Amino acid sequence: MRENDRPALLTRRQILASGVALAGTIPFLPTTPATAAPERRTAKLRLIAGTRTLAVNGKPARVFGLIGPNGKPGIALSPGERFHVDLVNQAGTSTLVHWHGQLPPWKQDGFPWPQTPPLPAGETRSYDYAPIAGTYWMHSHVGMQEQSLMTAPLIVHNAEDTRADRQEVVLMLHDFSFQTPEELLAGLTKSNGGQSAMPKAGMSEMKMGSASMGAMSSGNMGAMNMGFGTAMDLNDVDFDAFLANDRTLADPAVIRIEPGGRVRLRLINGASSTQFWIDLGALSGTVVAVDGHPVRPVRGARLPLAMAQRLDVLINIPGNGSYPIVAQVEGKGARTGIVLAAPGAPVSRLGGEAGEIAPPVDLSLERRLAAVTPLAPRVPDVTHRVILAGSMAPYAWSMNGEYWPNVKPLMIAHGQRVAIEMVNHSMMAHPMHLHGHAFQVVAINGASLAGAVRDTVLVPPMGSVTIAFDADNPGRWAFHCHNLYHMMTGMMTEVRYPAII
Ligand SMILES: [Cu+2]
Repeated sequence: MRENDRPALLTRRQILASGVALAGTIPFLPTTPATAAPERRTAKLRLIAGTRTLAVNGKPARVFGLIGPNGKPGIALSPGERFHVDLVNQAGTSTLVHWHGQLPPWKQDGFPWPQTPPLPAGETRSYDYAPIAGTYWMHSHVGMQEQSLMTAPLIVHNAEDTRADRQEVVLMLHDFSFQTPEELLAGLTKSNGGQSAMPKAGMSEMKMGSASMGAMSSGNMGAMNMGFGTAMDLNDVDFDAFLANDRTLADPAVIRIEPGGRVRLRLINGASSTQFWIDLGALSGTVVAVDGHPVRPVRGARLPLAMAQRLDVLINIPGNGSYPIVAQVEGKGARTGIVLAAPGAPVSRLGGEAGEIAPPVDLSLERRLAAVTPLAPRVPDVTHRVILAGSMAPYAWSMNGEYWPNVKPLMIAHGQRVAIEMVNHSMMAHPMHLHGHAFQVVAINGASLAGAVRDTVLVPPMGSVTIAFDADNPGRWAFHCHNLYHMMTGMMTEVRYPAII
């Protein structure tokens, strides 16, 4: 078992303990005090889009990777450091990387618009913008490369991180299949085209008679009864493995932590089509940020994490033991995770299957969240209503009846306060992501709240969520479901507005 295998972000504590000189060698470490100028120029970093081989379930798996300047996946920036990056395409195919949740000018967003086409193999493209601090991630927005792990953490430290003296642990989740993404998509859409409904490939659904999950059994994978005779669909794809920092629970990453120490756990759901319940086990945590944006502290040990979302959780390590951090797939027993362990502590093994099936990921945490820095009070200038619809058979998903790329842009105007009410007419939850903006969750199922500021929110089956944001970053912005297979079969549109000259 290899320790701290990846994504290895050395902590300030570790560096201080090691006595290693800091200057220049490890770009994400703060080398200046908290008062660093926000626009401080730093050396350009190299991010290599390439390929690598993982061992999954004892078999080699060729996947993509995004390798940063320290040879590890992803990038971590110091307080005040610009996102000044050369994306070097060594992947052998064209690609383009989206800096999920960041707020760059639209032509640096990494979405393949006609004006910003994919980067051909062998070429390099430069990026330079002022990042916002927090737990972010990056992923290809070309085809289905994201499913093949063209994904990595993007951590932007702030001055408070520098002062906090907490060990940082990044836990990035993935879903993995030995089939190609194209094969997985073909399996989902094979019943389309006027054929009679086929059994849904790899589809898992389940029945639930009530809110009690104890009533369910794994052999009863039908539709999840929502109490009024309808069914809820989960887990379109039947994956071969679920990865935490590229490893399964059979051979997890073990991260050594200080007994009695303090940890900032940065959770990233980089899975293409899977939602998880995070289980801190014997530990309890305090959620302090979602999608990189601070929230008022919320305590919890079991936390839902929709696709593309992030959670920052503060954990105080109680003793010198071994503490698994587990992520269990909604609607399944399958789980993955990492182990936090004190030096010398024996690492107990967990099986890859939990004894019970996890319930669907829901808005129980979302309802409790409140942004530390909410939007300024203002009545929306415009409210758009977007209907989310689709089904498993035929397998197709839409926004306002339109299927990407055949969509009319949702036009707004620079300077507006915009509200978008997303109404889900389907039996599946949709993690909706708007590029280039941080929005506030302002209503759930019609009930107002002053919720979290974030970039991805789950809209539950037959439910609605309203978001609000200020139109302060003009351009062309993708707005889509972050379930890759929903996006690939239509569930994406464009939010567009020109700059005021
Ligand atoms: Cu969706």
